[in-house]
Amino acid sequence: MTQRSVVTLGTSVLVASLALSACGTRGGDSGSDSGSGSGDAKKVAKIGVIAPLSGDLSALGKGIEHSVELAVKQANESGDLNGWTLEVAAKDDEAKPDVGKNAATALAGDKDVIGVVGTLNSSVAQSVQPVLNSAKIAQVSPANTNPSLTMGADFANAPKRTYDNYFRTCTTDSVQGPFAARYLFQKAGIKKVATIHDKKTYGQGLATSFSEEFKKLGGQVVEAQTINPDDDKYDAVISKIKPKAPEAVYYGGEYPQAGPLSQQMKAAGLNVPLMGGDGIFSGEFIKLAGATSKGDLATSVGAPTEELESAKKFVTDYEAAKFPEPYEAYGAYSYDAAKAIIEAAKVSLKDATSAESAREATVKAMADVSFDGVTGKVAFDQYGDTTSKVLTVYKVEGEKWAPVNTEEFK
Ligand code: ABU
Repeated sequence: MTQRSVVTLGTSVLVASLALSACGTRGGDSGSDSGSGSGDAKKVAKIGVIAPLSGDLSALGKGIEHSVELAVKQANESGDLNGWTLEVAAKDDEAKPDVGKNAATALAGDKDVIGVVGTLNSSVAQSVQPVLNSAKIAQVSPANTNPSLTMGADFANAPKRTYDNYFRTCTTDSVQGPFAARYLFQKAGIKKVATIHDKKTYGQGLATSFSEEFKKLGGQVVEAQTINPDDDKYDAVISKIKPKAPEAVYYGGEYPQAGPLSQQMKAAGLNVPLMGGDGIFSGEFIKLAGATSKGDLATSVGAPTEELESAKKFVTDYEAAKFPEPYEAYGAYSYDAAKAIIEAAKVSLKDATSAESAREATVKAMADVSFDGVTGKVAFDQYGDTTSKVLTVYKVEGEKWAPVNTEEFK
């Protein structure tokens, strides 16, 4: 069984023991507790998680949450935290910016929180960033790929770091869009595409960066359409695209819409591959799209976790922990995001009297974090972006995502 097969396992005794142990996780929406910092015999600091733990995108969100739980459990077991114990405080953002903002506010108000892993959605990050920045809490996203989050709105012409507390372990859509364009044009020989996006921060940005590169290469974008994320019938858009005879459809958005879109495209006789970014790279996409998704394509950040020597222990440990959901697309990146905060906290908490007093020092220490992680070398550049630019193209084959091309983007 692979992680991509999205098999739901029953909640196990081991998961229960993780929840009760030093891991400190107290269910899917914990983290409002406080009061265990300065003065208590047990020195506790918390790593928050903000991710969609319910709703359409929870397959990805739960993988993020559990991977942070694993990193925190192992850090506690290492005895390497200068007498501190770490706990996980997980908040459900429901993939909604306003809910994410409330989650960030709650974590900022918990004086034990020193860092946050999240969010999944770039649109949610936009509302979380200012809250955590005001509270001087380090934020590390394993999944946000919109470039403006680190380099500002004019990232292409005048990049300027906007939040000094924000970092990410995944690469950005400035790389992911062109990487997909080059694959389609140069490797798959596709010269005519249509694009669709969901008007959200991530989807629109990704479709734009894809189109710019595809045209630069000499390709043609024969139609550019949008959908509403709340829609589930796409016949109007498909009927505008089909007469233009694209050889592929590039979709900027996430799997809850991409799956049905692929299915409806094929049912309407538009029998060309749908390609998307990491937002569609989930077993849930294949379930939603059905049998006709064979040949559809997705890019995702990094090399395939299952093939990385550096990820073997993570994969084994994650499976041994018997979490009820798989680690999915961002598990390894979430583990490394948590580990980055833990490495910074080893410095900032060393002589601290409370977790709250160590927040600013944790942010400062993040800039110097550098270690060999599950996903490879983990370090951040002057914008807070990962220094890694490796991506993989996956194709739906035999009801699974199969890696077809992994490369470092240059
Ligand atoms: N990176 C894919 C999905 C998350 C986002 O909105 O960036």
